[in-house]
Amino acid sequence: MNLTQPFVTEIDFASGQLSPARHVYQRRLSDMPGYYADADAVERTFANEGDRLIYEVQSVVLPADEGQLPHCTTRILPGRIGAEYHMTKGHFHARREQGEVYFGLSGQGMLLLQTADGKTSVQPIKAGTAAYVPPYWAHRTVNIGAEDFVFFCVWTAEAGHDYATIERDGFRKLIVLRDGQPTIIDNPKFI
Ligand code: PAN
Ligand code: ZN
Repeated sequence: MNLTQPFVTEIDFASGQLSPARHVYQRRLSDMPGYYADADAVERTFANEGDRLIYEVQSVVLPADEGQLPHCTTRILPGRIGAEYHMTKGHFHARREQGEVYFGLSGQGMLLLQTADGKTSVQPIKAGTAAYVPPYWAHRTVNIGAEDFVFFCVWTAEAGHDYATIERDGFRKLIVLRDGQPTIIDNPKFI
C-alpha cells in the first residue's frame, strides 16, 4: 500500500488559482488544430493576434493508483473563434466506465456530453452548480459568458483520457453565437 498523506489546496474561485501552486498547463489555439468548425476564423485569429490562449488547467497531480482522486480547476477565457465559443478539447475517459464531477466556481458555461452511439446532452454550469458526468459520456466545457468560466473537477486516477476519438470526430453539437444568444446547433460535419 502506498499511503498518501492528507492535504488541502486553497482555490480562488474567480481565477481558478490553486495555493500552493500545483501543476499548470495551457491550451492555445495552436494546441487545438481542427477543433473549431470555422477554419477561416481560426486563420484570421492567428493573423490578427497570434496564438490565443483558450484555457488553463491547474491540477493536483496524484499517483496513478486506482482509488486516487485527481482534481483540478479549469479556466476558459471568454471569446469565440468565429461564432463558436471558446471550449476545451473534450475527451472520453480511456476507461469508459469511469465518471467525473464538475463544480462551477465562476462565470457561465455549458457542459456538452455525448455517447459513442450518438446521444447528446447539454447542461448549464454556473457558480454553485455540481454537474455529473456519468460513465460512458464524452465531455467538453464551453464558456458562453463575457467573463472567465472557472470550474473544479474530480475524477478517478484509473479513468485515463482518450482525446483521439473527439479530435477525429468532434462533437455532434456546437455552441455558437446566433441572433445575439448562445445557441446549440448541429455540427455540419455530422449531417
Ligand atoms: C477535466 C478536463 C479539463 C480540460 O479535468 O481535463 O477541464 O479539458 P480537456 O481535458 O478536455 O482538455 C476532466 O474532464 N478530466 O477528466
Ligand atoms: Zn474527464
